[in-house]
Amino acid sequence: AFNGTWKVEHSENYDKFMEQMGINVMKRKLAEHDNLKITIEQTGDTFHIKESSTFRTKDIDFTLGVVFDYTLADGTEVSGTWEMDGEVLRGKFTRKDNSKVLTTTRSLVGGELVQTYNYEGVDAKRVFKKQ
Ligand code: MYR
Repeated sequence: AFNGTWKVEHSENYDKFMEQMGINVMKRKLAEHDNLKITIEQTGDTFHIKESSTFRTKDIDFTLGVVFDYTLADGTEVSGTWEMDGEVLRGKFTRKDNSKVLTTTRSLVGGELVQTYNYEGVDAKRVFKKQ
């Protein structure tokens, strides 16, 4: 159901979230218009994701419940897992630099892919449309 190519359409509170993450204003301005596109291919418990944005293109492979490393677009390194909770993908990632936790979810809402983010009390969301 998550399969397909998804292009970011709008974001809510993403600037505040990135600020809480400690990202400087110049990078935040660029990130607000990153034209993020993700292609998701799920086979059973295994996911292959192609990420592309104005910052980079990146391939990510993970299996539900299995810890993997990931580097955020600003260079922050995290490690964590995605798990399926009913129809919702729940991610829990720990920053390697300060051990603080970033949680994120992906779910389908009215044909759109909604990704939520939480870090240290600040919530944000990005809504993606299918291409
Ligand atoms: C993936 O499934 O796309 C890879 C793993 C995602 C890990 C968490 C993503 C959080 C991204 C937050 C970006 C904040 C900007 C620094």
